Amino acid sequence: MAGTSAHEPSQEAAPTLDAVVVGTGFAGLYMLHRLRTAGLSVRAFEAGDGVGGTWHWNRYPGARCDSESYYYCYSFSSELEQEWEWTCRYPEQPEILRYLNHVADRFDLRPDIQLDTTVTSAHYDEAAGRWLVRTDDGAAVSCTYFITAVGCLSAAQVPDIPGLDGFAGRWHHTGRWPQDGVDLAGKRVGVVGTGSTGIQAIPVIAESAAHLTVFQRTPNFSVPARNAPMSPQRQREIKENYPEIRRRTRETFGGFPYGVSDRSALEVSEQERQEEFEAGWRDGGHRLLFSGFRDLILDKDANDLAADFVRSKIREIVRDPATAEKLLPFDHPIGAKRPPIDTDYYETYNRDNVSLVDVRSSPIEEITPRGIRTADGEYELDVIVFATGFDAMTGALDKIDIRGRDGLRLRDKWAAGPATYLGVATSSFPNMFLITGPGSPSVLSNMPVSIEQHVEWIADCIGYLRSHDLGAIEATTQAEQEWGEHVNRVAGYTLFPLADSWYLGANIPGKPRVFTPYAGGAGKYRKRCDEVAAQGYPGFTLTGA
Ligand code: NA7
Repeated sequence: MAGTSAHEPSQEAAPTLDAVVVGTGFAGLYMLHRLRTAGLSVRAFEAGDGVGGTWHWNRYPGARCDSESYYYCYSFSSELEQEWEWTCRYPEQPEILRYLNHVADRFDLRPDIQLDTTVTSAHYDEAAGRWLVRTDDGAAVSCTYFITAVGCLSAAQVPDIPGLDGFAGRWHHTGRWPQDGVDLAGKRVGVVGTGSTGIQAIPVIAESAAHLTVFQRTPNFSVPARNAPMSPQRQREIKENYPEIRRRTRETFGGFPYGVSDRSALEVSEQERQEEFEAGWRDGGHRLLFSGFRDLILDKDANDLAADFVRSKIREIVRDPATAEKLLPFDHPIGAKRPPIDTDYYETYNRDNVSLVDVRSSPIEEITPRGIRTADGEYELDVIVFATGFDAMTGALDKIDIRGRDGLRLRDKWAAGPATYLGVATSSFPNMFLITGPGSPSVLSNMPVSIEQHVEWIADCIGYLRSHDLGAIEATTQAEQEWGEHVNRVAGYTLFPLADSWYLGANIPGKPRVFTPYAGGAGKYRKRCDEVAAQGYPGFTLTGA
């Protein structure tokens, strides 16, 4: 029932706003800023007790961005980019959180942000042409535009392992890490999960724990990040070159300032290939996978060469051959899962206080009061760290009871997998916009670049509606279907679907297996969105005031 109970505010009684934004990470903060600058009344609701989204919640040891600081940031204000000083090649979580707090203050966003407030439902009232948005404090607001900035990786996933409630120690999910930290010094710590998060956290936890046991289900490929302090000279060069850097980030496939080589890994000599791989390994970060050769994520033979290279590095670094063998990825192409980058990940397994347990061959059976029991025996632990990932792309949206025309629930509409037009809108949900939604480049790109693109497109679209005296915009089912087919087709040209990853929802039991991000490239996608706007929004139905 989409109706309103006697205790809940009705559409008529609720305060009215032009727009509601859900979330205050990179996306929500900028959306709020843009709409407010355009003269709209807006409120942003934030479940956390501070702004920052991902960077508010993910405070686990070693949390750091995998994109470089000078392009993992906003470009919309040249004053902001000139005044902010990044300290490292890859910013760590506290620094990004400080940056986002600075943005909230600098643009005076806080008066329109309501913290500690979870949006519980958003129902479209067709007669009124408005959304009624309810929050967990029992209040409601009525708005014309409902915009989700909830993040692609914000619904933390703790595996359903029997016995967790009875564990006598402490346990934490990395994506819900306590703000006052967790004292791991001298403790027996278990980390479950070796995705990007586990791979960042494991070397740092190993430094303070008495003993660290890593529970690995699937070995992962990782490449050194080569983090380093940002020198004043580098800082100056970047600031002088920002217009060009930004131009490139808007045009490239991944929203990064560097291009991709036009060479195939299969067309060069063995020596040239090894030199390029070595250079990628030495420079660190995503160069090895995404810029040295054009086809590592498109051609399995090319990919196998890079995978073999990284496997040879693992064998070289890890001294115990049995441990090295367990760490060798075997079941997916390199880069087909979100590629981690690390600081001393493989080296950490050479420490005396670190052991690796393969829970694929001997699965976790239960959590006992004393630790984790696998098929091989019990591991006694004081702290369990779940680096087990997220219900990605749709998980945070699913937590909100969103209903469009005729009371259609978004959750029901998407039961077989999300359907969107351009990843920004979905049919039957007029005036609802998704920032970096399923079907947009989002997680396959440098997020702030994609976020800015979406926010600007949405703000321009709302400006268009207002200046043309239009009441609503809604994606057509045909455009949505065609876009879905296109997203699928493009994914099929890549190796991404060959891995059981969260890109496909494979990490969530029962979730339909659908490749959700758009793999056609952020630059191309931007062009397509711009064309749609320039042509008066084909693929959308626009209705009068
Ligand atoms: P990921 O990439 O989803 O990794 C989660 C890890 O947890 C992965 O190694 C999983 O193994 C493992 N996992 C999940 N459930 C279990 C159970 N029940 N038992 C054992 N192991 C388990 O999440 P991350 O947080 O690392 O990364 C997510 C993104 O966040 C990241 O890419 C950044 O963009 C930020 P599996 O591979 O499924 O066998």
